[in-house]
Amino acid sequence: MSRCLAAVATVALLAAGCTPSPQVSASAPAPGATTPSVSAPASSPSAPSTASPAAPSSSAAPAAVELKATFTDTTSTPNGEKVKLTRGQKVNLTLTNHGKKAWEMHNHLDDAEYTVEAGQTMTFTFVAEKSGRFELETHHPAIVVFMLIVR
Ligand SMILES: [Cu+2]
Repeated sequence: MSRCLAAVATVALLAAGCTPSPQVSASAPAPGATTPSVSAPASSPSAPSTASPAAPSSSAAPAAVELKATFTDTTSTPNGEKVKLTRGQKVNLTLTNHGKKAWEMHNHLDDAEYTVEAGQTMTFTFVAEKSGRFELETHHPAIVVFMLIVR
């Protein structure tokens, strides 16, 4: 008799402990995030039980920065331009390739590779999500087109 009551109490406790919080907010999608062929790494929180209010201040997002570069098979314009960014700032990077071969650019901020075929102009979008200095460079030939300085 008493054993049965204890079991019922345990079940009740477990049920109370497993009740999901109705306040769990889904991650808000970034507005207007249409990024061509560049996939952001999905960050999956592993422990949702301990609610960590680590929401960045997305309300006061700085305006997007427009960067433009042109390339031939041997030169880049600009070449080594320093760009100061605020953390969380969005960058629209427009690349025009006047060369005869594909232009591959490497973004050291998020390790993305951008490819622009000969004669094409393409725009890539990324967000400066971490602080530091990051190169936007071509490897063949080795040219640092932009040096991103994120604070
Ligand atoms: Cu690189």
